[in-house]
This record gives sequence, structure tokens and C-alpha cells, in this order.
Amino acid sequence: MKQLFAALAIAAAAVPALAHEGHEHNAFSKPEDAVRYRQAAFSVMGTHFARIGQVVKGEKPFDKAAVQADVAVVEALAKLPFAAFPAGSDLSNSKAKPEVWKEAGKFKAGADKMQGEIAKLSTAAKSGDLNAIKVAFGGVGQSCKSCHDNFKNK
Ligand code: ASC
Repeated sequence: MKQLFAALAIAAAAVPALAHEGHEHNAFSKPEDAVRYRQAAFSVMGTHFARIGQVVKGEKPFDKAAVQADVAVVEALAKLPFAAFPAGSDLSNSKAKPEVWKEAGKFKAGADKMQGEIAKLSTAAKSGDLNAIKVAFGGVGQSCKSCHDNFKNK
């Protein structure tokens, strides 16, 4: 009995370690769950990025707090999709090109580039300088586009 409890205690202690294993660990039980998750993250990210775009294009008045809130969502969401491209999740309802898996290093570099550009946009949003926001917005948009060109089907 004592041994059983000891084994259970060790197993319970190992669970959080597994959950936090990192990006190598596939957290999705089905490939379609990974596809739905990454599409949802990109969709919400795109919605908030487009709201900033309206301000940048002068279609909406500049409200510093609103832009900061949108950037915060983009920044948080941008961290999520790249753990959701496990091997075998190249399903027919996904626009991911095979290069996502064949050129994984390049894909990761694109994700890192985007996150760096978003960090600059966050700094600009906190400064409240609309011109700096415009420049940084362009940098993020360029990082979106270059990954789409290389890794996303139309
Ligand atoms: C957006 C959005 C993208 C990028 C890209 C920039 O608003 O949803 O994917 O900008 O179009 O070129």
C-alpha cells in the first residue's frame, strides 16, 4: 500500500512537468484540434491587428488606450499558434503549406521575427506617438506577409 501511494505521488508530481514540457510536446489529441486552435488564434490576432490598421489609415480616431489594448491582444495571441503545428496536422482545411514542416527552422525564424516586430509596436503604442505606431505597424504587417507568402496557401 505504501509503495502504491509513493508511486501515485510521483506520478501526480510528474503531471505539471509534462504539461509544461514546451513546444516539442504536442498538446493536441487530434490534428483537427490543432488546426482549429491555430486558426482561432490567427483570426483573433488579425481582428485586433486590423483595428490598429484602421487607426493607422485614419479611418478611426487615434485613442492611445484602445491601440494599446489591441496591441496587448496581438502580442499575447502571437505567442500561441506556433505550438499548434504538430506533425500530421497538414489537413485539407488548413492553408498551411508543406514548407511549415519541411522548413521548420525558417518557419520558426519567421515567427520570431513577427514577435520582435510586435514588441516594437508595443513600445510604440506605449509611447503614444502615432507616427512611431505607423512605422511599427508596417513592420509587423510585413512580417505577416512574408510568412504568408512562404508558408500559407491562398
Ligand atoms: C493584416 C492581416 C494580415 C496582415 C497582412 C499584411 O491586417 O490580417 O495578415 O495585415 O495582410 O500584409
